[in-house]
Amino acid sequence: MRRVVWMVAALAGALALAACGGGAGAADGATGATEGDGGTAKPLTITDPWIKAAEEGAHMTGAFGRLTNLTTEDIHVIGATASITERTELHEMVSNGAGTPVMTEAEDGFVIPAGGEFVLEPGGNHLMLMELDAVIEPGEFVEFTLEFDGGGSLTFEAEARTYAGANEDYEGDDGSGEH
Ligand SMILES: [Cu+2]
Repeated sequence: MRRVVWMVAALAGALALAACGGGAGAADGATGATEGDGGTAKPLTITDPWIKAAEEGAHMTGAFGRLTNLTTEDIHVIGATASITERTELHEMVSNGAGTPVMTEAEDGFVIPAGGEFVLEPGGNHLMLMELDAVIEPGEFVEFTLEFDGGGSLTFEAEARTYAGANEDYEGDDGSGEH
């Protein structure tokens, strides 16, 4: 008797697997039109990327936006490059000894939680363009690439905006030679 029960259970399992397979196949067919996007689907996206316009002699400026992790694993951003300078850093805000928030390089990079968001904004985490020689006019686009730990990257363009803020003090060498 016990043996019969086992066989029935095994048969039910096989049917469930078959149903699963069929379902997946049908889904593939239904989404065939967008399959091309599937191969290049980005694990990380950025919404509303922008960069603070920079005047002659600014030497530094910040870039911002909202990062969204579309995967089920944390994404660790360990570096950034920008098209208009050799040196771009991942910055965070920390408190200096006197309790004043200052920006500094995020030594461990940025971790975008699985399925979550990570905001880059003035006064918070941001991308910092250092040793900047170029003038960045409002409306101009600057290309960025974020590099992930273990490979992978996100490339995007940020539009320059006139912005009066984001003038946080910097704890470190800004490369301008003025300090
Ligand atoms: Cu900064």
